[in-house]
Amino acid sequence: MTSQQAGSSLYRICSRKGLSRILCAEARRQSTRGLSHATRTSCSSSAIRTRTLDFRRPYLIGRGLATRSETSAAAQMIEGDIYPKDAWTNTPSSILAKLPRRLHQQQNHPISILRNLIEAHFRDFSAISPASAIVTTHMNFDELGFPADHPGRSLTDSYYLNQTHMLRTHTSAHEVETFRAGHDKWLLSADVYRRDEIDSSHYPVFHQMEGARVWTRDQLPELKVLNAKMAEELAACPLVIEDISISSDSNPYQAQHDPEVAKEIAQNLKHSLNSMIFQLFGRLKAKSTDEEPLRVRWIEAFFPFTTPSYEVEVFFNGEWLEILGCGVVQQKTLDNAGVPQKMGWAFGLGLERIAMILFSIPDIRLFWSEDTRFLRQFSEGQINTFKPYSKYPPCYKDLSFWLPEEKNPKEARGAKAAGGGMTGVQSFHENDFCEIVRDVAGDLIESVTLIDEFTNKKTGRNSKCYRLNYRSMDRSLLNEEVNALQDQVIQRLVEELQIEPR
Ligand code: FA5
Ligand code: MG
Repeated sequence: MTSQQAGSSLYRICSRKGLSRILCAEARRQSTRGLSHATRTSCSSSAIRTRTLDFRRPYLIGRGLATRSETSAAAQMIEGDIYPKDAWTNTPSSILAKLPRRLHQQQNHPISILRNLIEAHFRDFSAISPASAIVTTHMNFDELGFPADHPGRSLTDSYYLNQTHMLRTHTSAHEVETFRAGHDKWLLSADVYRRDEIDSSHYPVFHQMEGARVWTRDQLPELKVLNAKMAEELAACPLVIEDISISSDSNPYQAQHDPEVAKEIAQNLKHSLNSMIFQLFGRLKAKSTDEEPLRVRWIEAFFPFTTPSYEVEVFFNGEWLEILGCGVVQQKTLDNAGVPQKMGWAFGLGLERIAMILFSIPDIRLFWSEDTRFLRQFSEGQINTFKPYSKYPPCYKDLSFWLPEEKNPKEARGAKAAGGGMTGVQSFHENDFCEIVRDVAGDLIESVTLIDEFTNKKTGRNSKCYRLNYRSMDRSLLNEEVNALQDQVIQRLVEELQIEPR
């Protein structure tokens, strides 16, 4: 995985603000197929410290009264609540089926093992697990200060149940609620959902852990002493930390913060995370023959709800891998949460990204495997190297097609609803393409790669060619079976994205 691939981010500057044309067809399909009733699991495999919070504020119609049979073309029942469908509804049933899995709470699963290791490191932090992945768009975006035209809000990037409710795209969606509940030192782990490309490091569902620590102003003088102690401890570790600066004109402290205090908070954030990284990766490094010390790099970043903000990368197996984003919490987030007297930091890390390195898991789909040959390899408290049980042969199919003609933006339904500022509607978006492929092939699709594109000079029409690589984690695929999947993919692409196979 290159650091560029690892940098897929909800916050990337994205010129592809295409409007999903999949949504209407998707709404039609869901209504005819019906949705499986996902049962809510709120168990906690680990600590007594773990709390399950239900932060949802669902848009309810007769909550608790509806039964599965009441799910209609106009509404869907998910986890016992009814969500009316509208032009924003774009979450396929294959994604909704992941809601009850909660890998971060499945005992002896690498994601849960890693969560427990990090929780053990941050010993005195409360461990929290929200009861549901369904949040309001207000929680996911608005109260964190995302602008109305932020690409992360787009239908091509996020899964919506309707205009007001969605599957959270990051654990930061729970920041305000958690601060409001009075927590000062906390870790919150959860499944998050993003429409994305298809390859060995991207999956539409992954797991994040949010961490935060805040202090009241009168506690802040203690911080300097704490930081000095942490710096001393870290200095004794074989760890090379590359860090450009703590703040700059492009990554400023907040106007209402005393820069001296903000600097200590940022320093505490860095010490806390550097020591966690050393704890996780250091012992792995010690096992390897590589003599070099572990290298960690801090990079300036931008998040609407922190400043200064950073991303952290770890150098592992010859590559820089982005593992988390973090920063000093925007004061208005704490004000919104009703705790204006507090200041502090927050981070959000990708559990799969770290687990793939620590356990040597080569493909992100493996985390979803229910094959005992995978699951039996792991046990709580241990980081052991995954031993591939078998590598089954891939089977690839190329698909060349003409893109649909560009639409007049006015014709594209929902363009305005999709978040102000969405102009220049494109009729094709790769995430829509990948969504259909995943919906048809499930975990049998390993990667989707654009291998060719051109514009016909005479007609001005655009053509693309994608390679769809099919491979099962657990068995050999038959060519006929792959052909049948490919045919279904093509049929859906023609119907829903109006492509023309060449
Ligand atoms: C966020 O999600 C921010 N909420 C993080 C944050 C929290 C910033 C608190 C400031 C304060 P980002 O989109 O970069 O940022 O994702 C955070 C981490 O999630 C990444 O560093 C990466 O480790 C992981 N991640 C992101 N996208 C994927 C993906 N498609 N698959 C697997 N892991 C991913
Ligand atoms: Mg990022």
